[in-house]
Amino acid sequence: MRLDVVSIFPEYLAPLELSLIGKARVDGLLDLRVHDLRDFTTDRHRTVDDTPYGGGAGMVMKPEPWAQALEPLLSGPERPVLIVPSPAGEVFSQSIAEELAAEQQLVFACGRYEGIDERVIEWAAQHFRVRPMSLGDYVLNGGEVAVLAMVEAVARLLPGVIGNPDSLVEESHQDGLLEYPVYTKPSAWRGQEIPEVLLSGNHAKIARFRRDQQLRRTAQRRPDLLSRLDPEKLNRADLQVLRESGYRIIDGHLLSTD
Ligand code: JEK
Repeated sequence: MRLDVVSIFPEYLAPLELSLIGKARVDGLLDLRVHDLRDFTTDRHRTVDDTPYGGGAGMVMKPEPWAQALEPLLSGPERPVLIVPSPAGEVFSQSIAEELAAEQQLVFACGRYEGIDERVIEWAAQHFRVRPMSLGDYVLNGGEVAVLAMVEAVARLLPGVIGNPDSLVEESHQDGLLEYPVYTKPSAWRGQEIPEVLLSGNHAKIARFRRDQQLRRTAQRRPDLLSRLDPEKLNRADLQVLRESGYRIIDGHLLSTD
C-alpha cells in the first residue's frame, strides 16, 4: 500500500518508523512517504498561512501550497483517497479503517492553525475521493496525531504487518462488545488473585466468564454500544448478566431500566 502524508511538521510522523509499521516499511509492505508542505511554497519565508476572510481568531492555511503538494501524488492508476483530518470530519472507526485498508493509495493532508482554506477541499474533490475525518469529539492542534492513529489502525490490517494474524481473526469475531480483561503471571500479585475460573481448564466456563465480563463492561462503560446490539444474538446467560447490569428486552429492544 502507498501512503503519502503532507504536513508542515514532517518530524511529527517519525513514530511511523518504529515497531510494526516501521518493520512493514522495511519489509516493503508499506510505501510510506512524508512530505513537507513548505517545500511547495515559492516565497522567501516559505509562508503556509494567512489571516481569515471574515475575521476571527487565528490563521488559515493558504490554498496554493496544498495544490502544489497534492498534484504530484496523482500519478497512480486510479483516484486516490484523500483523508483530511478535521474536527468537523466523519468520526473514524474500525469499519472505516477496514475500508481504507482495501485501497491502493491513501493521501493524508495534515492541517494546522484553524485549518485549510475550504477551496482546497473543493478542488481536491475533482482529483481525489476526499474523506474529511475526525479522530473524535475533542480538539487537537493539527492533523498529525490523527494521522498517526489512522495509519496505525489501517496498516495493522494489511497482510503480513501483524506477526500473529490470530489476533486479527479474533478481532473480526468481535461482536460490538468491549473486550474481556486479560491476566498473566504471577497468579497472585500485590494481594490480588486472578479469577479462579481461568485456572480451571474448563474452556466452556472460561468462555462464559469472558462473555459475562464483556457484557458487564459494555453496559457500564459503553451503553451506546449495547443499544446497537442485535437482541437475537443474545442467549439466556447473556440476558441474565445484562439484567444484573440494568438492561431488559422490551418488545425486541434492549433497553436500560435505570
Ligand atoms: C485537523 C487544525 C486545529 C483547532 C477551531 C472551533 C470547535 C475547533 C482547528 N479529532 C480532532 N480534533 N481536532 C482535530 C484536528 C484539529 C486541527 C486540524 C484536525 C487542523 N486543527 C484546530 C481549533 C479549531 N474549532 C469549533 C472545534 C480548528 C481532529 C482530527 N482529526
